[in-house]
This record gives sequence, C-alpha cells and structure tokens, in this order.
Amino acid sequence: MAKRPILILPDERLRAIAEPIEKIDDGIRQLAADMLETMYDAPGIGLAAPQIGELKRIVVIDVAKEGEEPEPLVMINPEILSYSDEVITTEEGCLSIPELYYDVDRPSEVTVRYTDLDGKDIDLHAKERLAICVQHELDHLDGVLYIDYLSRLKRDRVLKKFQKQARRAG
Ligand code: GNR
Ligand code: NI
Repeated sequence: MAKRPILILPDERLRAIAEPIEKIDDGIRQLAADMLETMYDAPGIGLAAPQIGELKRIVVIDVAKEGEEPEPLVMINPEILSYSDEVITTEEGCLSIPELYYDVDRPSEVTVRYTDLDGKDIDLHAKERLAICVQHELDHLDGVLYIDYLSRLKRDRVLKKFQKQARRAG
C-alpha cells in the first residue's frame, strides 16, 4: 500500500469527469488500497479517486467514529438510484479544500448502487453521515465540489483564496 498526495483546489483534475471502470484487476485493487490508506492517514471519512489524480469512478468511505471498528466501503461505478424528499443541512469539509467548513443542504437519505471489489453489485440505502458522504464523494466523480452549492460570493472567496495560495506556491 502507498499513501498518495491529495490534490488541492484549483487543480483542474478535480473538475474532470471520471471514467467508468471496466474491469476490476490488480491495478484497481491497488488503487483502492492506496485510497483507503490515504483517507485514513488524512484523516477523512471519504476519498474519491480524482482527489489523487486518478480519473476513475471509484470512491472509498468509512464513517465509523473514532474508537469504533473500521467499516471501509469501496464503491466502483457508483450511481444514486433515489433521493429522499427530506433535506438536511450539515457542515461539510473537503480534503481538497483544506481547513474550510461550510453548511450544505442535501437530501438526508439516498439509495446508491455500486460494484464492490469482488465484482458484486450492491444496492445500499444510506442515511445520516453516510448519505451525505456518499453524495459528496459521488460529486467528485463528476468534477463537482461542495463549494459549488454555496452562494456565488462565498464560492468566489474560497476560489480566490486557493488561487492565491497556488500562485504563491508557484
Ligand atoms: O473527511 C471528510 N469529511 C466530510 C465531512 C462532511 C461532509 C463530507 C466530508 S468528505 C471529507 C473527505 C473528502 O474530501 N472527501 O472527498
Ligand atoms: Ni471531498
């Protein structure tokens, strides 16, 4: 396993549409292992492959609380089948937008269909933190970041801050 660097806004790869995975081979198994290691090290509750520069439709998630048994999920080619009507507001952060947290409204429950590492097709009904994390991670596969749901004023402030940091870092 290897920890991989996490891309930071405004890296263009965070805005790309990721490609479906056609075959679960050793390369994909290694990628999933690297993503889990990178997520746990960060630490984060989810990570999408484009955040480490791999434009493939795979995400990893673990919403188990500290001190609880780890519950790693690997979702390949995930799709949301249905959303609840009920919407909740939660504070989100993103490893690609470090140290900032903003309230976002999203459906409180979703049903997600994905393929696991054994090639099995799974339908999972998610609520609470898992439902929010699933939506946040799946957005990454389509180049969508949670700041896209903020007011234009707030989003532009965040973008400016990171553009300036990127310029300074050269
Ligand atoms: O670690 C993370 N925490 C988090 C908190 C609220 C809503 C979503 C997230 S996902 C984030 C890790 C990340 O950036 N995944 O893409
Ligand atoms: Ni994120």
